[in-house]
Amino acid sequence: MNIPSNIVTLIAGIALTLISLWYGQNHGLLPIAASNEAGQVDELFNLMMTIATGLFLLVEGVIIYSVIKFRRKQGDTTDGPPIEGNVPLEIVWTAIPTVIVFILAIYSFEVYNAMGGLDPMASHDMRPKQQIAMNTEGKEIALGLGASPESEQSNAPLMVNVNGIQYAWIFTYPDTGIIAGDLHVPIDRPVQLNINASDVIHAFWLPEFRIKQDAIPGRDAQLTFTPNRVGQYPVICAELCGAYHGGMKTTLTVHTAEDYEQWVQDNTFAQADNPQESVALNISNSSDQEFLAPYAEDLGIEAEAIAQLHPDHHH
Ligand SMILES: [Cu+2]
Repeated sequence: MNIPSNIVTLIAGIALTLISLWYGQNHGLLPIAASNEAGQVDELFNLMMTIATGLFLLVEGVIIYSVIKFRRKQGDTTDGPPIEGNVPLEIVWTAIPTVIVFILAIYSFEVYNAMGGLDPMASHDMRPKQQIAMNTEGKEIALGLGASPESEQSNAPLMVNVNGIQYAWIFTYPDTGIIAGDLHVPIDRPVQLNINASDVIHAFWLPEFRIKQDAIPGRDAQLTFTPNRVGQYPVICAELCGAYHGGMKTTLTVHTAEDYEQWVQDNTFAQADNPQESVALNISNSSDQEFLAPYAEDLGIEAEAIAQLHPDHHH
């Protein structure tokens, strides 16, 4: 065998690139994507995975090659050649990661901005184009201004207030007055969550929607997203918030528009008819203890333990 080494290097480089590109799209590490925003996050993640795979194969390949190729021959007691640095090599392996970091920084900032990270109230560029109301000059019209009643109905974000407490999420719907321990939204309508916490720092995480937001006492935070897949998805607290942090879970149900209307009606009547026994409780006139009682069983907490938690945080 007498193959020129630069050809071998070229073939190895092509193979490494192809494997990286394939694995970047087929790693299977992400859960189902259920929001319009998820695609952009996944593309960013896939690019990072492609780069990481290439670097992993390059570094590990060179190590394995060197271990075999430069292994000490039996009986060889001489020293290796005294090599002191290699300036061109140093420049190359500093410049390449610098370029990679800059590309990822700019790209991830673009995604963050497109998802409304800089201005959650203005994050309607994720909606399908035909839903965006335009005036005659082709400029987007502010929500609710000049929009026809139908388009206002379908475009206006569904507002939900999210309150994190040890150890539950409480969802309040300002439009309908519904208060619930799990989140229900209709498909294909933007949702705006107004997130805060009443005791310690929590983090509101929707893995299938690729969004996460700290919930901090005394500070309101917004998250907007548009669900595009009917189903039930986990809602997780992603900030260690106390002994029962691991139990601070609930679900987000994405309904069809009709099913969502039904849910709204069912819960509106349930709360009016039977406020104490319905799942969606009205907390405005119940204590923490009363409010948390239905969840205590799910969390495996004694009712007495809940009673001892910050007895006056609604005052
Ligand atoms: Cu928490």
